[in-house]
Amino acid sequence: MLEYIDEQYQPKDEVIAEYYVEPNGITLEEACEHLAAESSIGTWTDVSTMNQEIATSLKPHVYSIDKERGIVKIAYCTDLFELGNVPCILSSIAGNIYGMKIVRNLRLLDIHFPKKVVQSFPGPAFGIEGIRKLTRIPKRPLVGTIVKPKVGLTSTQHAKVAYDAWMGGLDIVKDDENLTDQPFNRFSDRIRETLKMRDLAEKETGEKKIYMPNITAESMEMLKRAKYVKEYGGEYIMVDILTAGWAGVQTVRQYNEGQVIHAHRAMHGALTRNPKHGMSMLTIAKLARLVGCDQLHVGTGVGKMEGSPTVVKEIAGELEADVVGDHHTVLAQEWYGLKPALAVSSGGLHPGHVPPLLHNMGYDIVAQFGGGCHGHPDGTTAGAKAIRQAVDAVMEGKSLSDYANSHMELQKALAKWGE
Ligand code: CAP
Ligand code: MG
Repeated sequence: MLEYIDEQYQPKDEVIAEYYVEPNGITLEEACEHLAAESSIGTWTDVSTMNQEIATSLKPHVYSIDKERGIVKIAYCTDLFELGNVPCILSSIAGNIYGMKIVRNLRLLDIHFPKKVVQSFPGPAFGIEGIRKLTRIPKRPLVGTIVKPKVGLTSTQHAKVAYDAWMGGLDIVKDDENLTDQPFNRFSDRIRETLKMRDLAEKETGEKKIYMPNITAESMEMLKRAKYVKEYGGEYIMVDILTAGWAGVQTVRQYNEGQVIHAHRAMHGALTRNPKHGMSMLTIAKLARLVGCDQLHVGTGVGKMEGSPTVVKEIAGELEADVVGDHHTVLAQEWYGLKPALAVSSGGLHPGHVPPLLHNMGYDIVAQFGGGCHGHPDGTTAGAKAIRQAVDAVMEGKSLSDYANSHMELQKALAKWGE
């Protein structure tokens, strides 16, 4: 077998993968040898077809092994990967190795991408600046809702709920991740009717209103749906990036005709939830920015979904910064001019969560409230008003309870869900 461990090795402009490794019946060093081989040029035994040229030019180097924490870093030269191809990168460094008997647990904590790889991807077409320009909201966090029930409403009912939410002051209405083109709510009808209501809400409020339709489907169908949305004046599309798959998302970005891409992360928990196995949400977020998602769900830190405020903030930082420094288990990363994407906090949020949410995440976020809007005792419009009031209170430096004295909708929301 080739030897991959070289702790004196200084990585150059290479892809670096950082893993948590729990070996199964062998030493950590032995596990590292197998992982490096299987994720690049090797297999379980020596093969007669290997030659010195391959070994010299393509062999990765395990250059850092933290035995106490079980954290290892492997440097891979860029020629091991096809540029601009996420499936290729993942099939290598996050592929077969998960299934090997020699590891009990294996987690990809982060990937560092060198300039050549970063610049082989398009990144977001709009980014934070583009979104702020489009929405005409220079500073305030964007606020939105998800039409609820998740599925079941007809297209006409859906459009009416959206209208009510916009009229209450929300900027954004989005489809839920499992609503696509069902018999009770056809995609084409929903788009036409909801965008018509958006136009009406814009006319009546004088504010810019956004609809994010879920176009998730087979790749060519997604392109058709994006085109249809565009024909009816929709500036946004939403994709369930993990269930659709990276190739599908890359296709959508490649043929994007000037629409903002909102990325929902449904199913990420299957990969990210076990802290010892799978891959980190940070890794998924990096890939999402590379392939060109403008907005991505990152968690809330305070709502119904798993994820501490610190980790959620760290993920948002990776989406939004130009340069990320080496810290904790996060690797240094320069984004070489790729636009920053906007973090989305969603899942179990209600107006009472707004102060801790904004305190942790800052104002460059989309905050989405599904149940926390339509569950308001007085309905969707009142729920939307309560959300806007909570954001206004924070931006004016007032406590929610003070603000609620003169804002009935917020008062009723706090009475139902607390502060
Ligand atoms: C929010 C949501 C989102 C979750 C997913 C839902 O609704 O639409 O899908 O936020 O979680 O259906 O749960 P609620 P995450 O506001 O009613 O919870 O953003 O963490 O991926
Ligand atoms: Mg949802």
